[in-house]
Amino acid sequence: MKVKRYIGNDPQETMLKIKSELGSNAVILHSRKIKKPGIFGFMKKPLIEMVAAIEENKEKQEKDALRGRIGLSGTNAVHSEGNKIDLLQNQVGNIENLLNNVLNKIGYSQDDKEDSQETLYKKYHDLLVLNDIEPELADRILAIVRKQVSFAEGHEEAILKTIRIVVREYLETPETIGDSFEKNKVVVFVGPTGVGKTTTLAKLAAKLSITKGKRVGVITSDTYRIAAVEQLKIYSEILSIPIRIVYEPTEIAEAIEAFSDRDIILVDTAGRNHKNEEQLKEIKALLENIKDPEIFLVMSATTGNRDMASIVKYYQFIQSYKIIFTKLDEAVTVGNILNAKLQTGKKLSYITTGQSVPDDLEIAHPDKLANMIVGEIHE
Ligand SMILES: Nc1nc2c(ncn2[C@@H]2O[C@H](COP(=O)(O)OP(=O)(O)O)[C@@H](O)[C@H]2O)c(=O)[nH]1
Ligand SMILES: [Mg+2]
Repeated sequence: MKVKRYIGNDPQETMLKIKSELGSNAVILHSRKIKKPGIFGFMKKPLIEMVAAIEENKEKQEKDALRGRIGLSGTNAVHSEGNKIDLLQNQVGNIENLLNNVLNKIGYSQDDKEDSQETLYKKYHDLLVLNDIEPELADRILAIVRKQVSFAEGHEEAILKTIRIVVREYLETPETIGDSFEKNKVVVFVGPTGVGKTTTLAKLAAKLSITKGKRVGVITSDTYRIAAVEQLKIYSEILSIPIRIVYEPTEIAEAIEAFSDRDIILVDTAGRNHKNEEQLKEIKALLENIKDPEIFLVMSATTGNRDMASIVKYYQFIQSYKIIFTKLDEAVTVGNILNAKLQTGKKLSYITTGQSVPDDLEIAHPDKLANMIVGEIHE
């Protein structure tokens, strides 16, 4: 008697290995589910181990029969077509019986594969939601993943990889200020108080003037706090960039005019209480007084989804803007970036990752963000 151990991803695969080596008369002595080795082994689907045996002479008979079926040699090779079909039917019947016995024995029903995939999809849905992605959006992502990942390759790696691709596609290619623009380009930063508008403006001013050699001018309309003006004045002095202060929305056109020698003019605004209607009128008036402004909505990645939704709603009067996300260094989860991206339909541009001017500023690359969103699933 020959006894051998076989391992496969599921009972069908293990049985196939046994059948191809020992033939359909093999007897299953023992079967069990085993865990894959490695760090993530505990997260993976168990493997199926089977110990099979066959009488040596039965093995020989099987091999002869097999040879006969493929017309190799021996007396079996002259089977008539009818005999061949009978033989085949018998064998299929044997295998079916054998397989059902084994499956029943180890409690692994035909639906188990689908069930284990369902468990995986549920797990990733929950983890996306845990990472602050809105449940409906997690549903949408996984619906696409289901269509992309075929049943045969429905294992964990394929699902995870596809989730990452879908998230990356949703995040889209970022749009930044870029290098090629007309002289006198005006860029305005809007957003709630304390998210990092002034700091981000200083980072960009430094990059544009030092790295790209542009002539930069800075205007601030944030005159509510003396400290706010002082903060920007200090940055301007360090960077040797001229600064102008506007006290009324109507003064902005004049300030821009005075900067006609500048390649780019960065406009800082006061932090807005996004629930205040008066302040809304003021920011509208300011923007109306600027010809073709490029607007950046600055939001913090530490903002929860409900607050974020209300901020986005507040600024929906602006037709065209790009999004900057700040404080990624402080955010525990970053799924809200994807929510905001899809809620607004606007392009992402930059992310900031700390207080350091100008270093902690990056382009919002979708690969990196998708890894931050999906990568956290591993932890
Ligand atoms: N941790 C962290 N802090 C930041 C970041 N960007 C800005 N800040 C800090 O957030 C605070 C408010 O920034 P500020 O630029 O004055 O915000 P504004 O009111 O929107 O103009 C300051 O203490 C900044 O140093 C960032 O990316 N990460
Ligand atoms: Mg400010």
